[in-house]
Order: sequence, then C-alpha cells, then structure tokens
Amino acid sequence: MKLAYAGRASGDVDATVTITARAEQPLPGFDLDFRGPKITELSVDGRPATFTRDGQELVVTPAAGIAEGARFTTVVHYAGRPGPLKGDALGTYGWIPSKDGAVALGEPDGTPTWLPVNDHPRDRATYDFHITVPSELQVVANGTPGAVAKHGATTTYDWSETAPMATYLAMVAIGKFDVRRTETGGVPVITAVDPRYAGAARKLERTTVAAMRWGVETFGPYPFPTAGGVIDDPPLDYALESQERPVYGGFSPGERFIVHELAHQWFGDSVGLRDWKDIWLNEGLATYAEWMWTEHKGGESAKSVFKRYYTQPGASPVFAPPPGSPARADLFGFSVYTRGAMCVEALRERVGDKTFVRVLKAWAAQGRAAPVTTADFVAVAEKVSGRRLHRLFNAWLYQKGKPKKW
Ligand code: MET
Repeated sequence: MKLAYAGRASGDVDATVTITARAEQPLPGFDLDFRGPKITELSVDGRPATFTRDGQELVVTPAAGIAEGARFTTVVHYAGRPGPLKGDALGTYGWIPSKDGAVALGEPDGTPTWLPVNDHPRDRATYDFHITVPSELQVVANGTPGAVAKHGATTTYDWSETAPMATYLAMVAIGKFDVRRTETGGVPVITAVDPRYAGAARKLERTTVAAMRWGVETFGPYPFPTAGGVIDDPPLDYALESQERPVYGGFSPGERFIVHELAHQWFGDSVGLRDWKDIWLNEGLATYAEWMWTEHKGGESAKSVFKRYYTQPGASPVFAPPPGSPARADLFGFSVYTRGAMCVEALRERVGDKTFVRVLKAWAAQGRAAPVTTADFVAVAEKVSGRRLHRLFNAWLYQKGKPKKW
C-alpha cells in the first residue's frame, strides 16, 4: 500500500491499496470491508470495476468474472480523512489522530477504517507499506524497516511485514518518535516512543529484550523476523499486540504490560484464531504469561494469584461471563483475561509443571500452520499430557458462575 499523509492540520490521506488474492471459487464479484474515505478509483486486473458501498461492505463487480484458482489484483484508490471507531463497548480504535500524526490500531474490527481488507482474523496476508509524510514526521509500521527516501518537504518510509498477518494486527504510527534499535538472539528489536513518554524509552527497549529472552525459553523460538514496540500519545489506556510491533496507547507500560503484548506474538499473532469467540486463547494465555513472568522474577506465584481470584464471589466479574464464547461487548472483558488465565493455571495444576511447559511449547510450535480453535488447544493439551481434560476446560470456559469441580 502507498499512503500519503498530509499532516495533522488536515489529517488527510491519499492512498493506493493493491490487494493480491486468489479465487477459491469462480467469482462474479466479491466483498471487502472498508469504512474509509471516498474511493476515487477501483480496478481489478487493470480494468475499472464497478462497486457499491453499504456500511462496511464494499461490493466489487469486476468487468469480467474471475476463474476458480486465478490470482487477481485489486487496486483501490481513496482520498480523504480516515477516522477512528468509538462509542461502543470496545472504546476507540481504528485510525486514531494523535497530537502530531495518527496511529492505526485494528483489534477487533478497526482496520477497515483505513485499509480495504477481508476483515477476518483467519484471513492472513503479507503487507508492504510505503508511507509518505511531512519530513518532520516519522513512520513506524509492522515488520522490517526498508528504505527511507527524503524528497524535500516529504519523506517516504518503507516497512514490510513478511509473515502472514491477520488484518486486526496491522499497525502504522505517524509522528515524532525516539526510535531505537537493538537486537537479541539475532532478532532486531525496534522501539519508537512519543516525546511525551521520552523517559520510558529505555525501559521499553530493555524490558522487551528481557521478556523476549524469557519468552524464547518458555514458549520456544520467537516467531517473527523482528520485535519491538511503540508508545504513542492518544490516551487509549490499552495496548495492542500488533504483529512484531505492539502499541501502548497513552501510557508508559509496566513490565507486565510489555510481557503480555510480547506473549501475544506467540499466542494470537503466530498461533492465530479462527474465530473471535475463542479470544480467551489469546488473552488467557497472554495474561497467564504475566503471572508466569512475575513468578519467574521471584514475585507472587501463579498458583497464589489463582487462589486470590478464586476467593471472589461467583457473581464477580472475574467469573462472569464465562470466557469461552463471549458476546462482542465482552471480547476484552475481565473474565476473558482473568478466568481465561485461571483456566490455564487449572491445567498446569492438573498436568504438572513439566508437562504444562511442553503443552505451551507444543501449542506455540504450531505457528501459522492453520487458524486455531479452543478444541485444538484441548486436543494438544490432551495429547501432550495423555489425560482427558474435557471436564476441566468445560468448567473453566463455559459453565456459569464459579467453577466448583473440574
Ligand atoms: N489485545 C489487547 C490486549 O493485549 C486488547 C486490545 S483492546 C481492543 O489486551
């Protein structure tokens, strides 16, 4: 994608997005998801296509049908000012203006605010970013940095995400940053921090490196070509595990936050969901990684954290709703994270520490092979441990109230 950002005053962008896809069946037409500004041109395989927009649906009818198995290229040109999504239970996300630029954060369905995509966690693709900004600004995106080309008043930054990535993990941050590069175990670590959080830059870099070393020991090889993180200024008060480059929105992250987002690189970004309803696989495991980190550092054990939560009353938000299949508004609810992590502790206590670590490594080792479901996690845990675990997972993921027996 090529995107030119005019600057904070207008917030306008002018973008040309080129999508290469393969038709799995004969296609008279196809739908993309896009909520962005006005589309000025749309072509398929070099010929203008007709299109209609209905809410988020972008319905494309190419001049000629596309044959089964054919590779085809769609080019969408749009111009105007993208904006964030906000107001529902999920807060502010999508294309978000910052003090000096903008930051794009997609989870769960915000990427169509600035990119036409097939917005589904299981539809992964590689991405090339060519982003032009006023020369006083910089650009950070997913993956590996490429050329930086200055043409007087504007500068173009190239980034490429070479590992297939779910749409919700695409990120771009435009603004002024303290950009640092280091490496660990041969993996480049690139961090970028808004000047407002200048004091946090060293800590972000050092903690990311320390957590990576620990993550590699605990979960297995780091799954991507690069790592890092961005602290930007919009006051979002959440972080997102955007692939290779998590974003912390409007705060200086503590160690556990950094560990959480880094753990998602294995659990969520590499081993990725088939459906949003299994979001506990992302958030329960990343939260459990925080508990493991604290234990590893000599702090409270995961078992003790579990016990503390377990003493809460059954109606407490720790337990409700059950984390196994949350409604949209509860996707990032407390129980998905905490009861999800308690489910992982229950598993650890059942199978024992050694087997538990083998389960985590086996789960991470699947990588990007195929999108995963809760049933796949149960199957891996049962296979590695040689035990029947259905009752445990049913109790922790799906039963109402506080699980009593599992
Ligand atoms: N996945 C994020 C996390 O790390 C939450 C994003 S909220 C849209 O917790």
